[in-house]
Amino acid sequence: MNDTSTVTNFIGGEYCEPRSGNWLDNIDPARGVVAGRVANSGRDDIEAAVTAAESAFARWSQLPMARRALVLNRIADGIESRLDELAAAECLDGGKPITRAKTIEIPRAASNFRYYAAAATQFSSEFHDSIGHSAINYTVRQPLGAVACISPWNLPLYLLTWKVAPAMAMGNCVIAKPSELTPRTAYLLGEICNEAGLPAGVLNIVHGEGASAGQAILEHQRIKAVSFTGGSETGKHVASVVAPQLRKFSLELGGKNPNLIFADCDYQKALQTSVFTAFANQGQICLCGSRILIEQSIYETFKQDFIERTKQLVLGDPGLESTQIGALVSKPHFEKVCEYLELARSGEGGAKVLCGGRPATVDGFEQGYFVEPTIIEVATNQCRLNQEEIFGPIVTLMPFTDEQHAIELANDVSFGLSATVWSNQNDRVMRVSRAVDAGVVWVNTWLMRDLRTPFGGMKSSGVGREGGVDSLRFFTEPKNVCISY
Ligand code: TXE
Repeated sequence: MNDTSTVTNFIGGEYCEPRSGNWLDNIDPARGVVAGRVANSGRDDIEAAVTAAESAFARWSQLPMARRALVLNRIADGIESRLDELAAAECLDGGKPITRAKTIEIPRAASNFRYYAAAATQFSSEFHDSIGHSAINYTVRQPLGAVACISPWNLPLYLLTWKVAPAMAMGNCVIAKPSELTPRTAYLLGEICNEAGLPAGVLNIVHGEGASAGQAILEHQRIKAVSFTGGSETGKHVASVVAPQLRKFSLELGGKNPNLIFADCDYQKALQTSVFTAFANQGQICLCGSRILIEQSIYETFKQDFIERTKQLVLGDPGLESTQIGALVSKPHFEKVCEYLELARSGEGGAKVLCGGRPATVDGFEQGYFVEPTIIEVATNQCRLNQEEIFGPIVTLMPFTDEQHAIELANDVSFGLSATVWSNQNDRVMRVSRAVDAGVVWVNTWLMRDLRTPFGGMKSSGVGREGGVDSLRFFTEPKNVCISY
């Protein structure tokens, strides 16, 4: 494995130490020890990245689409050929199970490049025939220039490439800022891009904290657009800085997603998938179904079966292939999640802990940030446990009486990212999926992703959509040309 113990910036095709001279400790969350250091960039670093992006823009944006697509496909090849190394880096940085990194997250990063290489070459824009006015209108979509992609720690390379790939495919040059908590795979991506023949300056990766590197990006006047994924509070801050400057932004934020189990569902499938929906990546996915709402008639049975299945999950060393639950990403996040456990134990909202409920200890990893998969029964939806995004291996259970009640509970939160509906009745599925406040609804499945579909949330879960043509449109400026004849 290449040495990732010192993570430097990647600007203009070269690795470089931060001009700020500042570094952060990079902590291994499974062991709770310092495992390396990462650049903590400041304004001068962002300025250098923007300058490199601007210098590369004229050439990159004028390359034939097929040539750009070829480079993107080569980057995908590079990711695939370094699967083990990237998965190990992701596992070390985030404490996530190696099997998850190897079979889901790193392959998806390669798919992001492949998908957008193809999508950009198949993209078309609008044409309007102004019949009766002897005019035609066609819309040109031009790249923006230097754009920023700010991504979080929960699915590091997966979410970074989900933004970077469409931005580059459409001819933009990128300033990418990965989370300071999980920088290693982005660091390796620079080398992969060079090997793939990506011209210098098309992708610049600048590391550091939100308050320094992130803030400098938001305030940089020559960055034309900001694509952000992270917490809702940070998202509001991003909007408050970028919107008054009238620059483009898109926000993919948190969720408190309902998982609705109707009595007429395929019970075994709903049960089995719900365990995954609740605890995948230690519950640190914005799409996790953290509020399980169950029809009264099957509530007790489902509750018992769900507890039993959850107890079978294997928590432990993230580096072992058999591990299903690893560590949380950081000490502050672990402490935040532990506060919710205390809230549950104190009986907030009539809470009763049915399973787990405490930090977990793992032999050989005594200082690690592990939490038991936890199931809490709550008596009301109006409690912090059911209203706030915990982002850990914690789910709540609550019964509902009928379809209307289920919809009311589902929508009774400030978030609106995703919802899952389990039912075999077509009419019900159609009614409920239309009625729930969510940008993404899964019926009888979870996290099945077709990269062509719009992805994002309503309410506090975000502004705008990613995926498919939405990303291609976001990273371009539409210009209508009207020709009279
Ligand atoms: O994310 P932040 P945090 C939720 C989850 C979690 C909470 C906070 O509930 O507990 O958010 O997590 C950068 N200007 N999600 O604090 O801060 C930061 O460096 C510019 C949901 O770790 O939102 C990182 O690169 N950038 C979520 C990115 O924003 C700033 C995934 C996300 O970090 C910045 C992660 C600033 N002022 C957390 N401050 C999801 N939707 O998937 C921070 N950043």
